[in-house]
Amino acid sequence: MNKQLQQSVTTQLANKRIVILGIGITGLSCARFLHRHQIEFAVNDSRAMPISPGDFKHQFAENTLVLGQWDNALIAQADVLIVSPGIDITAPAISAAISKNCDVIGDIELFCRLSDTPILAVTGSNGKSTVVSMLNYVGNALGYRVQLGGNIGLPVLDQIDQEKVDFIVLELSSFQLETVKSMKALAATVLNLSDDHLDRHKTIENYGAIKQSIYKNCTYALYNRNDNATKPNECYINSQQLSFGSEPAQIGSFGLAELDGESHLMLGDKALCTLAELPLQGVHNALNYLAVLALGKCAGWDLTAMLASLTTFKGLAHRCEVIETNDGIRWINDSKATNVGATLAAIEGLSPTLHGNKLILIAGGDGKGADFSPLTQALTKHVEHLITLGKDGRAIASLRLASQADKTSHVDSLSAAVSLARTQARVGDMVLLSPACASLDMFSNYVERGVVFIKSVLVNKERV
Ligand code: UMA
Ligand code: ADP
Repeated sequence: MNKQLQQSVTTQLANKRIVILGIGITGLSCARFLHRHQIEFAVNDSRAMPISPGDFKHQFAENTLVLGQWDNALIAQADVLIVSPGIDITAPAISAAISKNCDVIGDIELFCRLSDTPILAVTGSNGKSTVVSMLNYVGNALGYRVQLGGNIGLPVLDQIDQEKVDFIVLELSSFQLETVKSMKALAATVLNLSDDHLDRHKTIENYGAIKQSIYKNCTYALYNRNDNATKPNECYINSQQLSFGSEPAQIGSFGLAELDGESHLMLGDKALCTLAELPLQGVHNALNYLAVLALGKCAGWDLTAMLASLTTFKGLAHRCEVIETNDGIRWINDSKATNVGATLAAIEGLSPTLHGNKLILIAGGDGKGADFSPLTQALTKHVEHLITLGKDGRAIASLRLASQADKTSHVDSLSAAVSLARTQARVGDMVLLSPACASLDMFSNYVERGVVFIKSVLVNKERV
């Protein structure tokens, strides 16, 4: 056990009444962390059976567990509330109970108060997992000890007791940023901003302001020149700014330029490599590469070595993932496209590779309150046949032109969507699952949706 850490934990948390809200991945990691450091806590989860009480007692014999409702008295007497990201503390049922002097934090905030490891912090509506995974891959390939944590599914408090590392790469969601107060990232970026989670954040302005808070007290602020909402606003101008974008860049920033007929990654006026040398396709991935190079540069990593290691990074599953079949159709699983921005990036990024063949799009699910209209042009211009499903599928279908009615279908299941797509597709055509919606109305998560898609595609097909 790290003595210095134990001392900080004791100083900050001993003798405080601590309540963890939510006992999912985050809550459990908080409970394990406090237990390891002999700090008392209670847990409250409003769902009836998020964890077996027997399992909980087995791990945390001395700690109170309240399930099935918010325990207002327990919450009201807390000095510190450690809130899981999925819980909206502005909901009246909780906010009314929280005392004025209570320190409301999340696991990321607790981590920031206890660790001095340099942080490379990434948020945005899309591309977070891809960028942090690449950054982690590249940093480790260069010989640094780099850890990956946060929204990608690796709670930071599970990692804090491990051997000291050189950098931690944090994927941060808007939910997590809401309770972060004292992070001082070495480098921070908002990759992009498009409608997402508006069922919780209500307006894009509010959602954007939460994303921008990642820049608070950072040393380097990296923004996307193609997306004004990512540019640090006035309250965050104390950091050193650099940017990335899809056009040529100024000195010190990253961009793309056409040289001798080929698209190149650029740092200022210096060509770094051609896009064709890197495995991930689409303009959105070119921007992801630039973001990784820029964040790595802020960390002092060697550009040439980073470029070399990026050539061997394979994309993540369920993000514009090609399904190998022997039927000549290009089946693409982009189940992780849970918002409009991701689907737009997939359609616009992949359309140039159609070369006259058709694009059949499968979309729909739970739109989380988003405005689908930014998809209109892409749906009418690039998508030959649109197959929708799920709660908000018909809202997406309604964006099509009247003349496209016979090429717009709504179905009841993903396997029915695949069967219909199969009757429409010819050799060379592309069938893209890119829902622009969360999966929760029909599946337990985007992974299950992606797996069902792959299975439906491969049914009666031999894998090559
Ligand atoms: N709960 C309640 N009442 C509620 C809501 C939830 O009691 O009203 C309880 C649930 O019963 C459950 C617990 O809270 O026991 C779940 O907490 P949580 O929803 O915060 O989920 P975790 O399992 O802790 O996972 C969270 C992130 N989930 C969310 O933000 C919804 C995970 O991101 C993240 O990987 C994990 O912490 C580790 O950091 C998932 C996600 O969907 C992948 N993120 C969203 C996204 O990427 O778009 C933001
Ligand atoms: P996140 O962690 O932010 O959800 P992922 O890397 O998991 O991001 O990708 C989610 C979806 O967004 C996928 O459909 C992927 O193809 C798409 N995507 C990846 N990078 C970008 C980007 N820079 N801009 C828009 N969409 C992107």
